[in-house]
Amino acid sequence: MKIRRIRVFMKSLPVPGGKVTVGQATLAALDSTIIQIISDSGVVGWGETCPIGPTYAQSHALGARAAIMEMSPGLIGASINPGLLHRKMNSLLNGHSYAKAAFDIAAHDLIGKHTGMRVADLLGGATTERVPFYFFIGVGDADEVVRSVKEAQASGYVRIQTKIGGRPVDQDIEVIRKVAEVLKKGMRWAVDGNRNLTMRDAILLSQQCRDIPFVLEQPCNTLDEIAAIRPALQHPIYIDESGLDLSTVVQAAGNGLCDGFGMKVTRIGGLKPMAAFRDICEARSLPHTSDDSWGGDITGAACVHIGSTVRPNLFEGCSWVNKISEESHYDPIHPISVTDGHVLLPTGPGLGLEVDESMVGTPIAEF
Ligand code: 0XW
Ligand code: MG
Repeated sequence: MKIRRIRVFMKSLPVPGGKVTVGQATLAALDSTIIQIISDSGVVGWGETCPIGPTYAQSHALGARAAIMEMSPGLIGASINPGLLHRKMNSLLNGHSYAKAAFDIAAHDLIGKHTGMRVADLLGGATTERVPFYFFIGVGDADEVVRSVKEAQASGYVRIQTKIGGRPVDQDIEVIRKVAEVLKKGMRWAVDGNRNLTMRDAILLSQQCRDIPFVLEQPCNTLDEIAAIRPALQHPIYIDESGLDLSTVVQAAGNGLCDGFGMKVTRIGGLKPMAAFRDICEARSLPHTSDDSWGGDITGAACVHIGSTVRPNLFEGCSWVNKISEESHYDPIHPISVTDGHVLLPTGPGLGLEVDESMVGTPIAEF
């Protein structure tokens, strides 16, 4: 099967609750890029990529669209087989994995629709039909964060992630201490610095909170900084933003730089590299998430399908938004939604979505 047509859409996704602070940015709405590919036999697949602003990672919405526009003319006539498609994309553009991911996701959706198989089955097989979604809480003052933690616990979430960084470390330590007071037994917890702590502050925070069990996620900007402070830390370390590609994952896993990963489907280039990442982690017994930076139903479905295939005792859950908004639903009949802290794995072929085009707007480009 070959790609006959590509259509590109744009969709603004407002942040439920008005705004969220992650890393250096406070964001009110995210700019998502959605693509539709149509095969020579008329089968349709959908993909999406939605960076969370321009500073969270080495990605931004305009960059995603520029890369998609750059590759699209050369992808007409290309194979939809994900392995061949990735090689073709790499021959057209160096890097920009987060844009290539939109095509990768669309190709998996299309192959699933064509064969009648779910994406989870194409990726190795689901181990659960109820995929845990973890609740992330932006940088805030102690009362705000504690309120959200209580809300998450009352709503059935099994894992939370609280954001820190970008302010005096004492404030972060105060928030952590107050959260620890209300955290229920068994609730898993990641404290995510989103690259924003100095090495000094990461060490101070970890040492001053040594009595509190949490995972410290991406405290500092680079792998080198994390490697340098690791011996002084009192908490397991997960790498998120620095896990740029399979090469950095192999480096971090092979050198014992981390105890697990937060991983984004689009950052690593889509579902094919994400499945390889999952297998590397399983080989080294490293827990990990199946996330994305932001997005609507397509991104959510992609995270949930690959997430469902992760060995359960290594799976830290999915997350791609703080709360799912009305605007993020592109399938009015089977929207991706969270109930009791879990998302039901879609049952239909491909991603299991029937995207209603009126919900993603008119195409901004067609090839
Ligand atoms: C919690 N996430 C998966 C969603 C936000 O984009 C941030 C991210 C993370 O862990 O950094
Ligand atoms: Mg993270």
